[in-house]
Amino acid sequence: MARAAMSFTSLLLISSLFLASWFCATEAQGTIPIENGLSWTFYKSKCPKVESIIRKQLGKVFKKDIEQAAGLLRLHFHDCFVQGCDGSVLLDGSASGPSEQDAPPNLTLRAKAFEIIEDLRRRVEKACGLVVSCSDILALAARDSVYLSGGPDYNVPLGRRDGLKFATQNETLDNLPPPFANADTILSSLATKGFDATDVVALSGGHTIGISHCSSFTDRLYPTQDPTMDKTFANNLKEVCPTRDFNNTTVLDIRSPNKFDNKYYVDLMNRQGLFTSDQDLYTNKKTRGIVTSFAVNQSLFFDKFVVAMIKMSQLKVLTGNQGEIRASCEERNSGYSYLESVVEEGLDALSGLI
Ligand code: HEM
Ligand SMILES: *[C@@H]1O[C@H](CO)[C@@H](O)[C@H](O)[C@H]1NC(C)=O
Ligand SMILES: *[C@@H]1O[C@H](CO)[C@@H](O)[C@H](O)[C@H]1NC(C)=O
Ligand SMILES: *[C@@H]1O[C@H](CO)[C@@H](O)[C@H](O)[C@H]1NC(C)=O
Ligand SMILES: *[C@@H]1O[C@H](CO)[C@@H](O)[C@H](O)[C@H]1NC(C)=O
Ligand SMILES: CC(=O)N[C@H]1CO[C@H](CO)[C@@H](O)[C@@H]1O
Repeated sequence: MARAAMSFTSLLLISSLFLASWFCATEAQGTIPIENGLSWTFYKSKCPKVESIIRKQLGKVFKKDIEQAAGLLRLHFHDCFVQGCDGSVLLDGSASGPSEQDAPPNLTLRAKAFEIIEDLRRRVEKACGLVVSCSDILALAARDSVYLSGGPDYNVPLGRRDGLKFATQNETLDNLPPPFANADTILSSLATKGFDATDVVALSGGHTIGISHCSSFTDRLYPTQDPTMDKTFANNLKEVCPTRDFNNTTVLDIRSPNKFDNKYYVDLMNRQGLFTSDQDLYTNKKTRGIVTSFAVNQSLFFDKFVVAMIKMSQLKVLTGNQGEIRASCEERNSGYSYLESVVEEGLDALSGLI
């Protein structure tokens, strides 16, 4: 009897511990709506190991080269902002015509990031068959990039399908704000995708890791120096980039370039943000208080970042019978030509006119 009572209490204890940890992991996520067709447990029966395969492999990749984490995080952001999280950014345009990859922002995506995604896809296919999409793999890889760089862990809703349509260069340019945009421009651009000011400041915190080329920020140095930039910081940047289009790179977060933490916001408060789009978040009254709150409270930043990332990872997703599961992340499965997608776009445009 005593033994039965004890095992019953320990059962209660264990199950309440289990419930508590479950609630913790999903606390922030519980308030975020999930798109129809996506689910937190999408591969539970079809590919239960998908998440552990990706995390384990990325752990090995980052041990050799932690900078690849930034490349993967940015790739997911570009995928989602242009035409939705449909893996379109992964399509190799050179094979069939101009694509998202040919637009100027692509020129600075890391080639290695594409290889890492395709390698992960092969490993997942080997374990489960052709059931996991490239866009899901990319969303999970971005999450693991954040986590393995020291950031928060979080669940990703899964079930995206890969798109058949190439994104055009213009679509890419229209959907990715440039680094010389000010906070008001970024706020209104991201508002069209459903992000509020807190989301915008949190997502910009992605710049706590990674690098930039001179051409993305030298407009703040030449011909006239941006007065909102710290003088010593500016002088150091001029050494890295003696001319506007000099081919060199520098880190986005000078305090901890490879660690996912809240130091990016401390940089902004010290006028050491690299892009106008970063620094102006501290100049603008609408976002200044949010920057400060993240600079003093890292867990607040992490919480808001997770909410915004889960939102971002669901932008215009394809689910169910839409799209496909690609057999190679760089190309669509056969049966759909570039010509067809152009004709389709033309018809779309026409039906809009009629
Ligand atoms: C809000 C508007 C944004 C602008 C204007 C912007 C702009 C840029 C630019 C110009 C670069 C450097 C490219 C180069 O010259 O090499 C960059 C890098 C990067 N961005 Fe953003 N970005 C934005 C939002 C985001 C978001 C939402 C994320 C992810 C959550 C992100 C993650 C990154 C990362 C990780 C890098 C470094 C990539 C690497 O090291 O390979 N960015 N961004
Ligand atoms: C893309 O934008 C440029 C400049 O706005 C324009 O000249 C060009 O016709 C556009 N191309 C397409 C395919 O819409
Ligand atoms: C490139 O930048 C590094 C610092 O990131 C700097 O030490 C180096 O001098 C720069 N390269 C050239 C050729 O100026
Ligand atoms: C910039 O320099 C890197 C090596 O540091 C090189 O791989 C790359 O091709 C160069 N890019 C351009 C546009 O010259
Ligand atoms: C930091 O933010 C968290 C929310 O993530 C909150 O629970 C905590 O009270 C905040 N800490 C301080 C010192 O304000
Ligand atoms: C079409 C094209 O040039 N795509 C390139 C986009 O950038 C990646 C990474 O640098 C290249 O691998 C692609 O070939």
